[in-house]
Amino acid sequence: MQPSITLITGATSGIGLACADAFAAIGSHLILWARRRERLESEAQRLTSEYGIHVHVDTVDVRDRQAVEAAFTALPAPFAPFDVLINNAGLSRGLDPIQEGTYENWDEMIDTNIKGLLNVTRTLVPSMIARRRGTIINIASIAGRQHYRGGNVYAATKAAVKMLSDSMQIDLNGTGVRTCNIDPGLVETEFSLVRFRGDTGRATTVYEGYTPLTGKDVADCAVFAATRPQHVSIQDILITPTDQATASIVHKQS
Ligand code: NDP
Ligand code: 8X3
Repeated sequence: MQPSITLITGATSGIGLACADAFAAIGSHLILWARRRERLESEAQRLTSEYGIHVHVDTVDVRDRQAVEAAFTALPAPFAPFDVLINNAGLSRGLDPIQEGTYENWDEMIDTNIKGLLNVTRTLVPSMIARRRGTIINIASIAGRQHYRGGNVYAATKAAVKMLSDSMQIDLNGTGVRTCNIDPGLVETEFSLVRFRGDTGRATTVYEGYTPLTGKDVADCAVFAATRPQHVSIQDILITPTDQATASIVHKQS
């Protein structure tokens, strides 16, 4: 099944942007949402000229329920019947033990990773159900299955995403809409730069001494799930670098 229109949240970098390329490469038109307008516009231009597809962008903070609803309402008619939704927007802030964590960091992770995903899903999925087809891809994390020191609230938000994916399996059963939960391990993106608030030295260290996943590796999984025949549902994917055994065991060359 070839997706004709794919909507991606958090499409300005990393896994979201790699999904934009991967879906464009199979001829899907794109709806790209994120907060950074300039990046959205320049990537849209690049994707259009590179793949000859149509791209619609909107500045959407997934934490803002009204903004999500307004962006949905504002979809130009040709983009309205999207058939893939990639709930990718998310972030981590800090790596502090729970007794030293800050409410600001916790609120941002919970509001983005859990409530943001819910805002988008609640707003968009009824229209997919009405069309009786489509694939929802939720980007959770290995951190939602196995915790690691300092992962606490971030890991909890990703465990919540996994539980919401499992809930969608049940709630959407019989609607024709399928859900795929993807749990990536370490992927080299802007993730650690955001987690450590621009500390490039600390962010770079996360990916040293082994070959991490790329956004494309994860995007390939999303494309695989979305392009199965309608009777096939890929419910759950765990993907890690070969050198990563668990969330906290990574074989690094010194
Ligand atoms: P990046 O930081 O590279 O990308 C995150 C994307 O999310 C950006 O496009 C950012 O865009 C967007 N975003 C963040 N907050 C919001 C918001 N409030 N509203 C809308 N968009 C938002 O990181 P990744 O690509 O690595 O992260 C993508 C997803 O993958 C996240 O959910 C992350 O938790 C998950 N993940 C990442 C792993 C990794 O090792 N990198 C492993 C497992 C899961 P903008 O700032 O323009 O809004
Ligand atoms: C991102 C991967 O291990 O840094 O979800 O939490 S990890």
